[in-house]
Amino acid sequence: MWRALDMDVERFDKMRLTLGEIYEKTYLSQVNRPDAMAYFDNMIAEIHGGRIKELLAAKEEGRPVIGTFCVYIPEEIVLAAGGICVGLCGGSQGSVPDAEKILPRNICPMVKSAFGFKAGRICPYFQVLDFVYGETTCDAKKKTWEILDDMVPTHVMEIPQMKNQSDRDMWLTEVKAFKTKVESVTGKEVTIEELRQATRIMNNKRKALQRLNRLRHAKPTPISGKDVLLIEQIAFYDEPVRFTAEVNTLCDELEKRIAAAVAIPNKNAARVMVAGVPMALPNWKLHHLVEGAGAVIVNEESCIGTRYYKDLMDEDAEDMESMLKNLTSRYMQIDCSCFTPNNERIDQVLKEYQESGAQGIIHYSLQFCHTYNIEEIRIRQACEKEGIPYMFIESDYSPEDVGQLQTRVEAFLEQIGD
Ligand code: BJ8
Repeated sequence: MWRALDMDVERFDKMRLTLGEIYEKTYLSQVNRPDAMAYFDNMIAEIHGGRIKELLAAKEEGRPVIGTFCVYIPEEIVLAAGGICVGLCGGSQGSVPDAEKILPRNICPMVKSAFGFKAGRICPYFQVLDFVYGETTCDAKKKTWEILDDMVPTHVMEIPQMKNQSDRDMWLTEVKAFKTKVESVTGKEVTIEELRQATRIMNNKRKALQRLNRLRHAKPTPISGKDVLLIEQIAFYDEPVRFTAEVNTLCDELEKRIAAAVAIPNKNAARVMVAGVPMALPNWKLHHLVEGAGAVIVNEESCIGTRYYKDLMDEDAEDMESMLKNLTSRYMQIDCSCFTPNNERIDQVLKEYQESGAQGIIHYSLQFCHTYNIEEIRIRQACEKEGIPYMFIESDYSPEDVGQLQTRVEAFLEQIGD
């Protein structure tokens, strides 16, 4: 299958083995995990096998398979067209050298990692797609799309940088253009009933993730931060109805664990909230460090985290125009640092801190991500004002800074521990 997808199979095999080893060390070594995590472990085992076969089957049926890099791309429209949306953000150092043969070195590692997967032909998801849909959120991404387009058809959605009425009008136009492009694969228009049904599916998925996040806020928490992060990552490539059912099964188990006072890793563990840039699969670096030091992460204010699922969409509009307006409004609530001003995010971080029962916040940014690195100043000021213990980490995917980060994380945990 991989040769038929024109992959560099020798290199891909090595990467798969490495991923398996890292997963075993990072995930399977945890003790007292919920039984329902078996499904998500299997999703990782099948990440390059079973799920790819499902994508190929969808393509054979003429259903669109679309790659995305941002939570501003409206998945509901892809689902309504019978298609599949897969998140392509890269969280691996392994593909960065492939990107650096072409792109500048001093840009965001997430962009380099994703681009490198395509340039090196080492990601089957990139090889299966009909096309990718980029967006104009940050400079690194929007200029990379021009180069990526030489390798895979790349369309770009213009995302405004402010939230005035004129920006909302423009964004609605972009949503309509996106719908037209998705429909071009199937050759038929999405109906209002199809869009309503897709909205229900996505709302249910987001409700399940909200439920999971509420349950992990219990004191003591019944699940590790690493496990929740994994589920938030898998949310971007699993089939949504199946995924929702599995998350709810896990939540049922967590309710029982809470009733039985199961504590992960123990009832005195320091509780940390992470805020900032998304941690794309397999970026588990910070969670592994924090939880390896005996603490637990109880919230991710991130696009691979609450920004993806905190907002639901109104399902009840009567006509397509109103439905698309509701969809636009739902997506405009996402508070990415690419927007200015972005006061909602400061409020949201403080709200999630209170709800999660955390004892401190680590703001996590990737190197060269200007918008999060600068917005960090306002988050820090807000934390200082509220008396919230706070630490800022800027990192990349290489293991080089692990020792230094470990020392800083341990000092922070000592500061917030009882
Ligand atoms: S809505 S956070 S998914 S843009 S970390 S590539 S911003 S330089 S990922 Fe993002 Fe959409 Fe915003 Fe969310 Fe650029 Fe920053 Fe890199 Fe980033």
